[in-house]
Amino acid sequence: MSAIRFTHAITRRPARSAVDGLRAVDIGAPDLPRLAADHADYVAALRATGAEVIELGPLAAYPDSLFVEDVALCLPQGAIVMRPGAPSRLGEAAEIAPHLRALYSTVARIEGPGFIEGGDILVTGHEILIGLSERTDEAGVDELRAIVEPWGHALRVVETPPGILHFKTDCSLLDEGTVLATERLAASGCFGGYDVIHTAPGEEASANAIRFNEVVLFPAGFPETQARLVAAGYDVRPIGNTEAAKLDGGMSCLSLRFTPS
Ligand code: CIR
Repeated sequence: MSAIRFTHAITRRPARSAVDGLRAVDIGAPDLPRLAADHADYVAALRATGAEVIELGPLAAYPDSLFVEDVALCLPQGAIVMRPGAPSRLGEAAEIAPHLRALYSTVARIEGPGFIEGGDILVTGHEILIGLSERTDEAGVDELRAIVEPWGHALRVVETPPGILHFKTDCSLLDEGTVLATERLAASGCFGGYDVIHTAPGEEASANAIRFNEVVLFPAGFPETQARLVAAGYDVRPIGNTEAAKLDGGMSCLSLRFTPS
């Protein structure tokens, strides 16, 4: 299996306002000390691979701002600041832009009127797969296409099944040609040409993991799926995710991962 190497990651510490974060179903507010402890474990696991992790400070005005993945797409040729489809998150884009400019020589921006969030974008070894969703529309995808096709990237647009927040809520890249995906998403046929490891029945909430250098950060508490990954040869690092999950967040949402140009 080919490694996916990153030299950098950006994370943002959760603000106390995270208790007011968006959620599809209200199963209670996240416990802030637990959320912070899980977040610290996550950052430590990224750092342990040798990557430089830039931890940004909390943003009280933006309860969902710990989910930095949604506000930018980081490619080898440059970074693109997204335009979130959730009105309460629109302002997060301007907050991330200067941090990207400090690291990248090329930083583009989705200007609108369309919307696109990083949680709907899976960059594989072959293409950029984008799921249309409540947060990502055709106009947003078209604007992204105009930026990244000249950089040599091929885009493929699929549908995120109804009721699923983001495309990557239900899938992750494990290596350049292998994905972890729920059966409900894989059933759409969107992973033709990839090797697919399915989440175990009842463990669909474990589909959002990240491959980061030699490890896979994986939400703790999903033993069957974890065993499948271990059996396939991955070095799995379980990270507590119960509190972020109350806000529909998983492993990928909590970081931007990249090697700046
Ligand atoms: C939201 O609804 O925007 C946040 N509560 C969760 C964002 C999770 N991000 C992701 O899946 N990439």
